[in-house]
Amino acid sequence: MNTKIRAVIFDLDGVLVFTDRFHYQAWKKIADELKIPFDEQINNRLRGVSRMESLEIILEQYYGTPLSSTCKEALAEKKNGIYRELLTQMSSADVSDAVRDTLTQLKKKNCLLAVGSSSRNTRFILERVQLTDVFDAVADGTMISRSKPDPEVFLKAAELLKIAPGQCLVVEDADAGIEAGKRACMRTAAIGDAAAHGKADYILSSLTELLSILDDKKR
Ligand code: B16
Ligand code: MG
Repeated sequence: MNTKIRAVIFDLDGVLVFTDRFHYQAWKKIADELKIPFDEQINNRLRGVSRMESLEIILEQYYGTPLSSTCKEALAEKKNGIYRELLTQMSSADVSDAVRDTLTQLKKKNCLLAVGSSSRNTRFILERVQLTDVFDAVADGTMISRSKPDPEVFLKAAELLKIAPGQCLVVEDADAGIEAGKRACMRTAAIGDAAAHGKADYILSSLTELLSILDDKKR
């Protein structure tokens, strides 16, 4: 029988907030400058993947003069500057009612809440949308050396919550994140892009469905 779920670890981009459109716009500018094709399909491959690994994916279709690591770091830095400028548009209005209500209801059920994101901008984003105080723990890209599908960020979140991985449920929009949750020996719930691939334990069409998963006595 499965252990009771006592904590939910949320991915940030694509689950709690939709910063993926800003990632797209910022990477598109960099790709256009390098004359590299970039579309939604390539953007989907960047979900949950670190900034430098994202750049390497984009550069798969770059056939110009080889780029030094200094140059690649400058490109990633430039993308981040564009991205952070776009993030300044965000406010608490960018968190949907479904997200806020679900977090409130989960707290009422004494469920521990954490964020597990590859993003090094996690704290900045949580502040912008006024979600910082909601979470018992935040594990992000500044705390890990291996990004999803490696389980490091979710194991870090469980460690911060002082809870066993088997008592955690990961909510993810990326296949890489579902894989990371599974490797962390946690249960997984997919929403958005990852929901189409059926690799998770639960498929969500809305975050509110988490409430019935936690209520399900048979889980
Ligand atoms: P940053 P998540 C991930 O966040 C994004 O999905 C991914 O597209 C991005 O490259 C990564 O964060 C790093 O973000 O450049 O802000 O450090 O989905 O794990 O919350
Ligand atoms: Mg995501």
